[in-house]
Amino acid sequence: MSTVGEQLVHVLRQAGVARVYGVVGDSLNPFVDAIRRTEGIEWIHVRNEEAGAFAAAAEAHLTGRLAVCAGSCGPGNTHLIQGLYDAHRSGVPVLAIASHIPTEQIGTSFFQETHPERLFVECSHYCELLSQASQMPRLARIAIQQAIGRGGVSVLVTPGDVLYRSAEHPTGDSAPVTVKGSVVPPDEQVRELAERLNTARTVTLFCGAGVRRAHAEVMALAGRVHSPIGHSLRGKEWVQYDNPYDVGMSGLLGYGACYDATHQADLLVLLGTDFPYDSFLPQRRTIQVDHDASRLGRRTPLDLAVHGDVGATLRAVLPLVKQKSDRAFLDYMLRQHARTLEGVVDAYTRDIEHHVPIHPEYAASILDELAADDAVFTVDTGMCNVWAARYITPNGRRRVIGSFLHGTMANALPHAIGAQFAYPGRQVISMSGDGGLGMLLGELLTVALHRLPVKIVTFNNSSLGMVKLEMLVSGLPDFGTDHARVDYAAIAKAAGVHAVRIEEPKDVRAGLQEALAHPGPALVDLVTDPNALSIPPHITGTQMAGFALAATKIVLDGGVGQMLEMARANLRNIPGAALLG
Ligand SMILES: Cc1ncc(C[n+]2csc(CCOP(=O)(O)OP(=O)(O)O)c2C)c(N)n1
Repeated sequence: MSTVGEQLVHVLRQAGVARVYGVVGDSLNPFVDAIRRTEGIEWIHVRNEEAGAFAAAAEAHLTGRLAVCAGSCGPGNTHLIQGLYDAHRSGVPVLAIASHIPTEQIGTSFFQETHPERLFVECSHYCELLSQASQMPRLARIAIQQAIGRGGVSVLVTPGDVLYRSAEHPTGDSAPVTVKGSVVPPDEQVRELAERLNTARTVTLFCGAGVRRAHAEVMALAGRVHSPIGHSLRGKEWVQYDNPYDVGMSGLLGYGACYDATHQADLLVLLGTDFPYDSFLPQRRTIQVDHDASRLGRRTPLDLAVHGDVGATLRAVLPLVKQKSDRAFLDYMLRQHARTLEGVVDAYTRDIEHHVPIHPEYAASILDELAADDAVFTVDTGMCNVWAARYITPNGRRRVIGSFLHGTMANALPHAIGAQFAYPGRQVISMSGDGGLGMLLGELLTVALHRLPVKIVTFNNSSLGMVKLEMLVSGLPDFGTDHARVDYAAIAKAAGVHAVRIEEPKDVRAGLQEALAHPGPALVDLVTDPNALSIPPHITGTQMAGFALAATKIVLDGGVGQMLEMARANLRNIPGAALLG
């Protein structure tokens, strides 16, 4: 007769789970011991449960499949929270096994007692207590299906004594749904969408992560109505490549002509985006298409709300959309986009190969050049978001993930751990801030322990650079943002990770090249300029005043890497156009 803990592990195996990230401990021991005795599933020892949850989040994000993490009762549970918030807000299927104090002690203020069903409410779709053996295996299957079906976190609260009990029901088998069906919009919404696209004089498409797997359809629509295409940060990896209509990104990290294209079109169509910065949206003449009907209209009033997957919606509407003849608006925006990027590059790139401390944008552009065609980049919250958004060139095979919705620091390294476990043969690059790396520094030991060939590229500016920028923009003197210089290469070496510290721009290329080629884990400690700051293209007058007040050495706006090449190339599509540059 198996135990409840064994039964749980068995159900996870049946759902295709190959590993569980976590830290062992008391109430969790029967579960971890069952993993030890079960073929085909591994226990991945991390240094902090938070990192385990991030690793599971990254695995689920990249593969689309269920990933699992675990924490022991009390503090083991509370550590999980940051990573679970990240997974939940990103809508990726993660199951957390949150073990709990003995059932007979619940409600007595016992050692390490918390109330996990309350604790995880906000960062899960489903959080239930397994209080007796007879609930299994059904409860585990429901938790799994909730995570997959609703897209987000499920938490199964498992008191240690229940995990030790004998199973009361056979485990049996039940097929889980691992791939979700697509949402086809109602006919009347499709007809209305076509009608509005046909009657609008000018159209702009603004795309989020929901355009994944719909690249061809989005390009076909843009070609039909001659619309510029802008994107959010999360949409970039899915839509910016091979895109003759690209006008850049919107939002605080934005660049190019996206803002103007979205504001000047007669009709703006939001495709698979829940872009949160409503002040960057025109708030009028907008249609939104989303597979989740609850998101429709929550950022802007809508002329039309369409409930459907982007791909399914566009396939349905395209036969009804007439070819527009006038492409003046598109051409105008493409020119403006190229001009904007051109101006930025001129203002910015002078003498960058000689600038000490190393300019982070220079390092990011070299990294982009050297990284593999199918590399996975995990990006720390902070200025690394800006460097990735502006310098990492998507191609449909590369992936770029970060804590783009929860926005927590220290995500990149533990995300990279999950990414590397999910894809052992693929190049995984953690773009880490020194603040982020310092926050979950113990995970260097996880990388070393499992000999994960992760490449940790640290933008070490001895500063919480993003916050320094925020303070400058609001006219505050920067305070609490700078810290003493730390030699992360020395720390990494002591942890058993191959490492190199780079202080001169002339060494950036060779240093990155060598680290990327290293067969095991490697860290590149890039000593970068804390004053290389970037500002959004549409900051307000008050922000600008504050900025001017405080900033003495700020470079307005950032560089734009290979995007300029693409913008120039796209101009060649304009009939009879004079080329820029
Ligand atoms: C857990 C957490 N604490 C604080 C913040 C606020 N915050 C956002 S970015 C940032 C600075 C990040 O510094 P670093 O990792 O060194 O990167 P840099 O911006 O300097 O490149 C801070 C403190 C946050 N997002 N998450």
